[in-house]
Amino acid sequence: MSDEKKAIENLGRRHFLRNSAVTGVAGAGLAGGFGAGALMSSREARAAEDGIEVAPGELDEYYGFWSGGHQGEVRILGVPSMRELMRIPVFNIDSATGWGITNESKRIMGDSARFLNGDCHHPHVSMTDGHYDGKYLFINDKANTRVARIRLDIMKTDKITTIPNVQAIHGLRLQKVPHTKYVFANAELPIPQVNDGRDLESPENYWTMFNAIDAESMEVAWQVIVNGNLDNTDADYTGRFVASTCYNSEKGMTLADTMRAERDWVVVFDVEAIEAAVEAGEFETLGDNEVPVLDGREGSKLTRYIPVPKNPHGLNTSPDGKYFIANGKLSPTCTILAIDKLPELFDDAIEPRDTVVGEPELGLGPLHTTFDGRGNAYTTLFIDSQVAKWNIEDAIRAYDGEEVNYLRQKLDVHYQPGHNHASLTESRDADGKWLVVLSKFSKDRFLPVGPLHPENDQLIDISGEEMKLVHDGPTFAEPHDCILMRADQLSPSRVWTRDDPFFAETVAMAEADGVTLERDNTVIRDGSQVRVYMTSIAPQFGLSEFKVKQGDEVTVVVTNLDQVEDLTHGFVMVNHGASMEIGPQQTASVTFTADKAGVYWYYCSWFCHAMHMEMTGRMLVEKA
Ligand code: K7E
Ligand code: CUA
Ligand code: CA
Repeated sequence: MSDEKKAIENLGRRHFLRNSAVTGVAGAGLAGGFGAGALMSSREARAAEDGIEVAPGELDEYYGFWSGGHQGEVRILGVPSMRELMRIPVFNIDSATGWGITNESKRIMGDSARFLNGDCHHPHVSMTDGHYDGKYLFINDKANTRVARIRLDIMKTDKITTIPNVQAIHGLRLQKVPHTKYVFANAELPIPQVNDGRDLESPENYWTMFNAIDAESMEVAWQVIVNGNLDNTDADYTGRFVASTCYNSEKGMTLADTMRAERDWVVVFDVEAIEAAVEAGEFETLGDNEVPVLDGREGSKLTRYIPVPKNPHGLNTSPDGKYFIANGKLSPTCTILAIDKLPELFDDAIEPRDTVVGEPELGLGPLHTTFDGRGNAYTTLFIDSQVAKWNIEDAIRAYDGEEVNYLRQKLDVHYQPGHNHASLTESRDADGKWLVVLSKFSKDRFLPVGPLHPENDQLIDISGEEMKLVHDGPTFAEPHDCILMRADQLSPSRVWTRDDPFFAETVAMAEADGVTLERDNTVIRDGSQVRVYMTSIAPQFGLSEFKVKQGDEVTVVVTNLDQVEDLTHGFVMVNHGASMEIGPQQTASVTFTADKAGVYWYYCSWFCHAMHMEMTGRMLVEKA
């Protein structure tokens, strides 16, 4: 070991602040005068030793899908390198790809395209028999009450559904077994039913609902009215039960009121009973939509309410399918619910608390729990800024009165962690290799960048007996949750196929105009609507100019004929707010008004060729 490395080791791993502080420590003269070259080699050695180095020519072992929080997108990271590989715009507007600007994306956004913001929390990958099947990823929008689906073959959002009758979709999980037929989504905040202004001031008449969305059609299948509110949720491995936390059993309208009770609850939904009730017509509809709304309030055969301490937050199913675990938040405990006792509970053979088989005390502010597939759970402690590793069966034995220490380790993280997520933890394939901890605060971890700080996503090696922090990664506002799947569980397309439904409506429009997209470069006038069809082959657009009249509504449709992987063109119409991505073999379109006479250049925005700068053309706008 070099002297310099020894000096680093001597400072102690935990307090050394890893890579980001190497410069700071050297600058402070603690290790004394080693040059930049030496620092590099030390850093590389450390990365290799930690097993997180992914050298040029190598690929990451895991895909990570990160929620982009109130930035509204989904991000793809490689794990363990923690490098951001791609961004998928969902509820946000994206200048580069033209998401929210192109006609194809506006069709997918539908009525909600008028919203420019979103707030993503929970990305989840579709499953078949409890294994990730790599087909879709689903994500909630708390800000505007939506659920979106991303096609994992092309990594584009392909459906966005606004959930009626409720506000603020927060917890979201998928049916795991037999396959992801439903997306389960909690509406967090109770509202008047019906919410049309007739009764604003009677909170006792506010209700919220548990929602199931058909994963294929993305239509809302049914909604269940509950007592209290709904926070996080997860499904079991039988296909019958889903459980959600409620932190506002008080139905308080102020902070103080939501903390009054010592216990709130977990509400368990019986999906089979709900489907039977829908089948039997035991529902109403509300407002101007046809969604079946069922009554799941206390006393209903569709639900059971299990008291748990206090203002619980995360709800996580263990990968062996045995337990739902509710995270106490204002209680230092997690509550372990035995899923195999739930049939008896629904038969009224036992009391709700009889399903509790453990309630380990872990530390302050338990928010979320994840699993290594070896019987251990990892719970984030928001207030303690730690992750607690504990053994589930030992916690159950301790609850039975045995003298046993279920706590295995507590590791400091920086700081105030929300979710954590172990590799493949939400499937039967939890492999206990990596743990990502999404820390909400990053003070002193990175170069200062103004009053707004990044969040800090930390990577922890959990393959051995001890958790070992190996990486800090700054992220932008704000990943609540992420999901890791093995790289071999996914095989995205490298180029588009011409019959992709993503742009099928644009192809149909061209057909109606008698245009063959792969061949024609032409302008079709239809009153004051003008459709401009052109191809692109690096480094040329099929049209180097076209002419319209002032006031025309112009739709430009570009079809990228390049077949080469990675050869994406862009189309930007200068001073018209039009921008879009056109990948190899893709068709994309954008509509704008040519409201000023004159010459306007368009150009390719994706660097595609040595002559990329020359990939331009002119729109000639004649005076009205
Ligand atoms: Cu804990 Cu929205 Cu899952 Cu944030 S939620 S942390
Ligand atoms: Cu085409 Cu740059
Ligand atoms: Ca409460």
